[in-house]
Amino acid sequence: MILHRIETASRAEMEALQLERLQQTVKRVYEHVPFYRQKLDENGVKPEHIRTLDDVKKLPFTTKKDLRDHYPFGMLAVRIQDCIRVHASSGTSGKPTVVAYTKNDIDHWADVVARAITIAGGEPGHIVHNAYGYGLFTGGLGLHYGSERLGAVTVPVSGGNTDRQIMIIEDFQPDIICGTPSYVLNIAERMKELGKDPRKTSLKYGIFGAEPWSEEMRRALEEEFAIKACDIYGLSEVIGPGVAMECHEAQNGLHVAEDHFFVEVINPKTLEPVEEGEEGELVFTSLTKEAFPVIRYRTGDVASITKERCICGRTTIRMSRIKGRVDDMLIIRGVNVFPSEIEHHLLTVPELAPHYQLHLFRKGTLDVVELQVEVCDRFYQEVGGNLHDERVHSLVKEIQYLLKTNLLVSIDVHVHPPRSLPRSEGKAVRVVDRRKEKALL
Ligand code: DLL
Repeated sequence: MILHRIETASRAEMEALQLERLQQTVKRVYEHVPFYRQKLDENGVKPEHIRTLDDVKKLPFTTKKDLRDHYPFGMLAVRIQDCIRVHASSGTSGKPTVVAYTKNDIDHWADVVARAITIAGGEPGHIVHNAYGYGLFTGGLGLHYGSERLGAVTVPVSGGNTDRQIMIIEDFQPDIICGTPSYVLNIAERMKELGKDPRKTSLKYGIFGAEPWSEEMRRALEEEFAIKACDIYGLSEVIGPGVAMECHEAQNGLHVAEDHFFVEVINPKTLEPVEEGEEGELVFTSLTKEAFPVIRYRTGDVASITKERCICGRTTIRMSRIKGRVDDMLIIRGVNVFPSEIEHHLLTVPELAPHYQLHLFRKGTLDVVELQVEVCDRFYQEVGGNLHDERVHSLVKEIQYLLKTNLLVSIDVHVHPPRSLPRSEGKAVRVVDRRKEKALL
């Protein structure tokens, strides 16, 4: 196991480093980003007022809307000509959010991702099959540079063309696969369709993220491929993948790269910090970025953090798996539910396959949620491909009861044959919001 010295620093040492870097970052944005200068002036805050890490609370939050309002390059602390790369995350509506990197930023990012791959079990010389999409999305190139920095053999497959992915996995004998959990599960499914056994590949580790996934999904991936699957987190606005990474030893929370990113968790309504261990919205401040520093960026992602020591020996703060996005939370007849909580329960039902979608409709003034889920091959054969079979009715009732007793929500459940729901090559679409379409009766 490779432990980077900074990952085992004492809290005092880490916090001293963070404070120094925070002060530099605030000075930088005050001097070079008119948006931040104005915000700080409005609050009567000058860079020299940041004397302790707690003073971060004096700083304004940054939201996605702020980035959109300054599209494409208005938030940069350098001239765009001083950057060597841009990435963008596709918004659900309108223009994407654009981010830019100087040479030093790309360098730091590669370090952070190299560390992340190590945390997940990677070593120099390992072969890394990178199935994250290459392009404006940060997944492909983010993992690519990190893998090269580690000294791993980097296979830039990108997403899609599943049959070719399978051929490359068989021929190149990779140790590690990187991709969205939903897509990598699709690779396993396709292998089985082709009569191949995903457990027989050379793969040992999986680095999965870019979308919410549950413990049950981890179990499914680990069983399908006989690998250890670890969670990687990140977002373009903060840098891309590598902001936090789960260790393969504990598989219990993601180690935040605290020397580069300062993490807070707030109550999204009051904007006040929550207690350690309590869930809330993750907020990040970049500590080393040159081109696009962000101050207290509100991620919209819900998680908790802990400072408890990890069995892997790292002392860095760990965040929990992302439960969902603040804006993805469904309010079903007054009850708050995240799609990932539904996934958590669905995947405990052996008759189901881990492929589902939630469709939201409006019925009068009420929101209605329909769950579309596939049955597994075995069960489908057992009922002779007849989804009107009595056993299917019982299954639907069982799922409804499971969700009702555990999540207190009533959801219409529709089961489908294996491989009938849409598959993704990148981030899976789990929620289809049709509430704006013509209301049902
Ligand atoms: O998804 C960066 C990334 C690439 C992370 C590859 C991990 C692996 P964006 O496209 O900007 O960047 O989307 C960021 O995706 O705010 C979360 O809502 C979600 N997300 C990312 N990682 C995870 C994860 C990349 N491990 C948004 N679990 C974030 C749950 C995740 N959600």
